[in-house]
Amino acid sequence: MKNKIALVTGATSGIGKAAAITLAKLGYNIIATGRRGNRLEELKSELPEGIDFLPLIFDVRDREKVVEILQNLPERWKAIDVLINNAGNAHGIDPVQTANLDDWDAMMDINVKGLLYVSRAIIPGMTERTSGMIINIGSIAGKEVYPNGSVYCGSKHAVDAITKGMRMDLNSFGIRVVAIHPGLVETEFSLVRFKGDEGKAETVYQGIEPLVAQDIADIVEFAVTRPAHVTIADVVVLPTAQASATIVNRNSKS
Ligand code: NDP
Ligand code: 8X3
Repeated sequence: MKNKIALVTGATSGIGKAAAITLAKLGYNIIATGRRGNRLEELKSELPEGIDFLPLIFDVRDREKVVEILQNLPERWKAIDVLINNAGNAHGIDPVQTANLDDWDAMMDINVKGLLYVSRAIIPGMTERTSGMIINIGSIAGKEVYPNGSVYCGSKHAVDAITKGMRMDLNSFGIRVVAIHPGLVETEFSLVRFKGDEGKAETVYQGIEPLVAQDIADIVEFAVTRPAHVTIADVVVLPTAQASATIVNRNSKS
């Protein structure tokens, strides 16, 4: 039997990279996307032997490029079994009255519209084949709101709503739609949020044992290995030190 195919957006670091490697270990051939081509090459070298790999370099904000690349996949890569909509980040952490408009554009354009562009290109193949799984990476910020995070939280609330809507629209096609909503995961996320300031990024995980990308990839593995009649619809996963978006026990690291 030929290998199944998974497409993971934002596979150049963090959760996406861990998910791509985990799926490859399960025997999936991998389509991995991101803007940093060198990172995609690195990822290739970390995949098990015998796994086919297709790196695609594009910015999910670029609607024309997304459509052009994903609608013209090589024939043997077209039948995507699992789509992981993971590409995304927070940009800045500021109150609405002073926040930067470019940061707002980035978050809405990447986290929401990018997810939609990719999904719209891949879903018709799934509906035609009446099979497939879509895993959207949301956030605790899509379930709750915290100060200075209104637009990131808004973008992730949108992911939550879009996921529910996808599940409804795709219900009659037997397509499984999954959302995973993590709390604090130590990746490059905070470095991006704080625009490369390593000191500030470190404070996010101070005094706690945060989740790591593999914790999320383990949930991806669980979701894709369930029998066809089971959809893991909605998972919120937090580090034990975190009780909510705003309540974090900073004295919990032994
Ligand atoms: P990372 O910064 O480590 O990874 C982000 C990934 O998204 C990278 O591969 C990056 O690739 C890709 N990406 C970002 N912007 C674009 C773009 N414009 N076009 C294409 N790809 C893009 O962060 P995480 O792994 O933590 O984040 C992954 C997802 O998990 C995000 O959706 C994030 O919101 C979510 N999340 C993260 C949490 C955390 O605490 N870390 C908690 C909850 C949710 P490249 O830069 O090469 O383009
Ligand atoms: C990332 C988690 O709490 O930094 O989505 O918004 S948080």
